Amino acid sequence: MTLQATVDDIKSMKVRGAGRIAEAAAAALVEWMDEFKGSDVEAFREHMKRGEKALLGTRPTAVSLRNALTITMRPTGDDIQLSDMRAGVRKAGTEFMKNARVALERIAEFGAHRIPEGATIMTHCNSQAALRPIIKAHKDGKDIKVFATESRPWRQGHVTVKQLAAEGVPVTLIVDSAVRFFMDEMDIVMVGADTIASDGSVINKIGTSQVAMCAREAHVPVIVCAETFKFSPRTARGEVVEIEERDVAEVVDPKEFPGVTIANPVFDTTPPQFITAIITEKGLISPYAAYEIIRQMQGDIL
Ligand code: RI2
Repeated sequence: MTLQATVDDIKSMKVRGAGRIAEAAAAALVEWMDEFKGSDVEAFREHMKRGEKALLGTRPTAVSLRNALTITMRPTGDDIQLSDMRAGVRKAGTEFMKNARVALERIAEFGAHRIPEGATIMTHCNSQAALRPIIKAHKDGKDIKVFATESRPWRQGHVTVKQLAAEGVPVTLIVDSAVRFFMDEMDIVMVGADTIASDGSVINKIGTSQVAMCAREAHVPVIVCAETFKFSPRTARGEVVEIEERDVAEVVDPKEFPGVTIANPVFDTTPPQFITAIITEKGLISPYAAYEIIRQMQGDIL
């Protein structure tokens, strides 16, 4: 697969989900490296930077993408021979992808422990990190059921309900505006994350903050499931996470609404006070411990 094909697939959301775009970007960068046939180190670095820039430009919000690229690119900054640089990039990219898969397995295990027997769970959008614990809890024999939001405009909720139904998990599809109507029946909310800021704020699919506010009102715990590569070191330096605005044609055909402004922000920010806990592959943490995760990452991700 060419770099351009991966860029197109991420932009068009053929490849989507913060974890999957990170893995796809790491794989694409390693393949892009193999296209460089020269022997000059500086030319190699320039080639790699071009690839990194193209992938970074695909989707602005999920820090998983940037973190995957930073980790994979790191050997290109070392004072070593080109052959070692190449081997280092390949190793870093491959290890990132392997670690991402292991992280999901650990999150599934930790998250499943957190789901009580007989629980009714609400989820929003389509997050593998949030769904794996639910599927694991079901496979462990817990009698659970799920309410999944449609998640307009892309309707990733359709993917969620099909995935859960295929695993035999009892699941109900609801429209986004039905969240408060059903919240009283919930025992737990489980969602994923695209980015977690150093103050514990969670940036996830648009509507997540409304789900979390309704949960708070109904005294339902909100659990965010996310690999540590979704934590953003840059936010610790004061950077604000950019919220992606996508084509308004994803919402409606603008030609049918002359004179109307249409907006399509695709993520929102849930402040830490609305989040009960974050489950990572390192364990369950308070959102207020996000800075500590980032501090530990600084050796990996600058
Ligand atoms: P996993 C998705 O973004 C959703 O917001 C989801 O909650 C998040 O990524 C994490 O997904 P989009 O690509 O990595 O659908 O847990 O815009 O699968």
